[in-house]
Amino acid sequence: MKILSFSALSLLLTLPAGTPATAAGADDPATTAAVGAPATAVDPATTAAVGAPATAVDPATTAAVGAPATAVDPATTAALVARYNFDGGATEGRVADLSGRGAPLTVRNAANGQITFTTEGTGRYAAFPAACAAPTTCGKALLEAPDDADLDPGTRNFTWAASVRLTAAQLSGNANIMQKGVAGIGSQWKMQVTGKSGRAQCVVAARGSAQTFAAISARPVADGAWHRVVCQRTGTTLGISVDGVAGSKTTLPTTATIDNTMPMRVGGPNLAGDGDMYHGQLDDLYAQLG
Ligand SMILES: [Ca+2]
Repeated sequence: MKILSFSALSLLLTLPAGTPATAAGADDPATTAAVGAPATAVDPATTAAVGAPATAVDPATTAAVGAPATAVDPATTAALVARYNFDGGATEGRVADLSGRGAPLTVRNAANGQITFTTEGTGRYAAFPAACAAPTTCGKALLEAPDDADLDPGTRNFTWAASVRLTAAQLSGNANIMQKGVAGIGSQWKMQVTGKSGRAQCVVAARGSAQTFAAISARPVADGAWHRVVCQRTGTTLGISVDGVAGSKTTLPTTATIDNTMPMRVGGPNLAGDGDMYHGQLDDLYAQLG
């Protein structure tokens, strides 16, 4: 299994300050959705690919930031606490963690929404249900890992990243890519694509505070191409990069704490509402603590 290096990212995040925080969409805890049905069947012949080195088609390998590296930066004590590349698909509705410290992602759905694990080259990515005109009855799906202390960074440095591919037509309002927690009640880290601009946004909501902090990408990402999005809270700075290009950054209080009892969710905030679902494709998610 490869280790991700962030020495380049820390340099990128020293670029000039950008826009101030903006309000993130309110998210409600999941409530009524049923536990998801098993996802796409896994070809037993391909399950050995889990944990295998990325290939040339792996979008993570084309980005300067967040790309898998072959060596650990000795200057950092940061540890991967969750990583998913979907190359093994899902087994009984579960996607294996590759970090060795995280839990599997479980497929959850409503109205028979399906996540498909689509082959591209020698790997696979996750494709989420399409938007539709009747969101309260449409099939919806997300991936979920249970509450985990490793995913509650508190005030420590924390990085979360994903490769995303979507078109502007796949945006129906904001699209939540990955998050733990909700704004307003508790605390949160989140990556989303904003509905209005199609840009990627990294959001932190601090515990015990109504304050929300956000960094936004320099350019839209909803253009039908793969993009590598990296969010990083380093001390009092929250920053974002896309394909190695820094976006805005914002300043957090040193006391801004992210610690909650919510699961980590990928592809949407919950299944109960009709908003903020992601309708594109994802690959190479990870979270790093420290
Ligand atoms: Ca993959």
